[in-house]
Amino acid sequence: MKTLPQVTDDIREFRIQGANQIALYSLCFLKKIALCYGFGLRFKTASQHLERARPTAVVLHNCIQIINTSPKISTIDALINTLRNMGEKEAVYSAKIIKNGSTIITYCHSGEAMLFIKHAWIKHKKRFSVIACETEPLEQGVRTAKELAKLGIPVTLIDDNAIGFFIKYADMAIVGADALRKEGLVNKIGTSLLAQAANDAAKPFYVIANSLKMDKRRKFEIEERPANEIYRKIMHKRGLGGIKIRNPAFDTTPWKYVTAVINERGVLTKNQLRKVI
Ligand code: RUB
Repeated sequence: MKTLPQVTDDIREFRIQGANQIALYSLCFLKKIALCYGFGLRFKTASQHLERARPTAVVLHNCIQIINTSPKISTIDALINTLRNMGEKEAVYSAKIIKNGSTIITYCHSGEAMLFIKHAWIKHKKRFSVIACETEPLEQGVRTAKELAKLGIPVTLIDDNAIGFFIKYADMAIVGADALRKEGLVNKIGTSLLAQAANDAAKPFYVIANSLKMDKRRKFEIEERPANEIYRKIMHKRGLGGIKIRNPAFDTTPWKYVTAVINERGVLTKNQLRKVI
């Protein structure tokens, strides 16, 4: 069994990535802790450490809240099961959203958005193409492009700076979410720029995000990651002394730019969603 520092390290160092996978991985570890030691101090400490590893995503936080109100192995099992199955339920709606011949622009690597797009291709036999944004500084968009290309989906990988150029070729944007908050959609840094570009070009902007991503936390933090993730890719490193490098991992897209959120219950307009939050 891995230790708590090993598990948090896997999460911090991106061996596990995306809000749902982070929550699933953490829940599987917490289940082992609970089986060995129960739901006491050890469990509480582990939950706190895991939550702090990537503090912006809300899924794990919501799961821990649910476990705290009903501290049982069956509660953890039910959450794991729910997280594993929600994507399939959402993906059903891809037939309605994704049209034959369309071009989708997507950002970063979201398990939920990927399942939605893949489902349209495999199950509904829709034929479309995808523009994947590289997603600096860690290039999760490359993973998205590779996964889709493996299925035979025509994919174009673009630099994030090229969104303004390519948005006219897209029919819609589809992204995932780390948190759905009153003030907007929280997702990978740069999502808000894609949303603005889509809005300016009158293209619909869809978010695929299960209901465990609704965020009612008062204390909310945008994770700021180490500067060396940006520094490592600067070609001319001389003369950078005295310059501060900042690396926020997420941003917030105002709801006015979002067309709809698709969760396991269906397609929600932003007004319906706002009411729930
Ligand atoms: C990933 C990211 C994803 C959301 C949703 O950020 O922003 O869009 O987490 O992912 P990071 P999922 O790479 O920093 O984890 O749909 O898999 O929950």
